[in-house]
Amino acid sequence: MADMAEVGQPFSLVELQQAFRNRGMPLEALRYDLTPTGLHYLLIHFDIPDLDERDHRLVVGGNVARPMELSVADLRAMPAQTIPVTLECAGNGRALMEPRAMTQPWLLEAIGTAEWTGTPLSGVLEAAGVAPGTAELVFTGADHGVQGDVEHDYQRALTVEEARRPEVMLVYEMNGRPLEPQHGYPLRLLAPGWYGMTSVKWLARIDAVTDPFEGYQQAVAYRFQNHEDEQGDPVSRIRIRALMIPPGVPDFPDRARLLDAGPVTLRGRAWCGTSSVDRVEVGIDGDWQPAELGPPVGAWAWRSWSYDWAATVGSHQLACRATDADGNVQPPEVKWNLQGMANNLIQTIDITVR
Ligand SMILES: Nc1nc2c(c(=O)[nH]1)N[C@H]1C(S)=C(S)[C@@H](COP(=O)(O)O)O[C@H]1N2
Ligand SMILES: [Mo]
Repeated sequence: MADMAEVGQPFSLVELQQAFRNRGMPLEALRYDLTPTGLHYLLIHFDIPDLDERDHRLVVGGNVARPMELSVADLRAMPAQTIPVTLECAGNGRALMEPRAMTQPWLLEAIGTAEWTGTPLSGVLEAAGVAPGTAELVFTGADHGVQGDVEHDYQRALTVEEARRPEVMLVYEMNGRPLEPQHGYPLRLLAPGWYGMTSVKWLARIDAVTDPFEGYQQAVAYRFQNHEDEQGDPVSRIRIRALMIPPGVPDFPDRARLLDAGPVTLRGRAWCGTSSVDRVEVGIDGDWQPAELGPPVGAWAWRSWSYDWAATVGSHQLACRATDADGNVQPPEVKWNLQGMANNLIQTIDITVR
């Protein structure tokens, strides 16, 4: 279970450097329906590119009838929609795997929910006229670097069917303001329900291609591998997960929790990108009881849950676990994979009640 004392040591300077660049959402921020932008998690593989909304262009090309170049103003003039979306990094929970992949060492905080404004991608695909024979759309970011000895632009692809879904958008605003540089200014793709890697930031190109895309971030990274010589299945949609706001007060620096005895309402959020959240249960020392569910913040966003607990003096282990509408439930043990992907194991919190 997610017990920090059991996490393998030592952590490396490479991981420390990543953890500072790509910080998570403090779990007390689960209290907000919409995560304040500065508290939303971040994941940036390379450097934030230097872009300006006034001269940035989105190039739409490849297997299309009408190749085009669109400014952000052109996209702002198209039909707009604003929807709350919960994003989670596919590597969330990675640092709780043993051994762990040497990359961004997420514990549980690679999450956030924002209200995103943009235009449905389907309108742009319609305007460009995606030609018959197109298998996928490839989305290219303006950022560039080296990963796994391969130099590349950050790129991901979606099938035409996925790309045409009404919730898939080209977004230029987050929480009612232009995108911040770290979140993809001036334009990003947003693929609600998918782990974050699909929502390409600093979007510069969309290309219609006739063969499945084989770029690094598609064919090598984001795979469920058990060993290096298998390609593994692709990582796609967000698995069911619930998290709890750690109750009481923390110790600095190890964050062990201390709580006064008596009634306390435990609170958190739950979300799922493959179906919907059906049930959340709270475990007190291994005894599971149903939590009360609040309404979802949106069709693609988390919902709150709460549970009234009469805290008794002593040491306790708190846990929460969600079940989705297809009956998938969070696992009590890590399901290890080489890249540390999609670890939705049950969160546990050790607490001392006085
Ligand atoms: N161009 C580009 N897009 C990107 C990334 C990136 O490094 N470059 N990181 C991806 C990953 S792995 C995640 S989890 C999300 C994070 O989005 P956020 O930083 O806005 O939370 O962006 C995705 N889009
Ligand atoms: Mo990610």
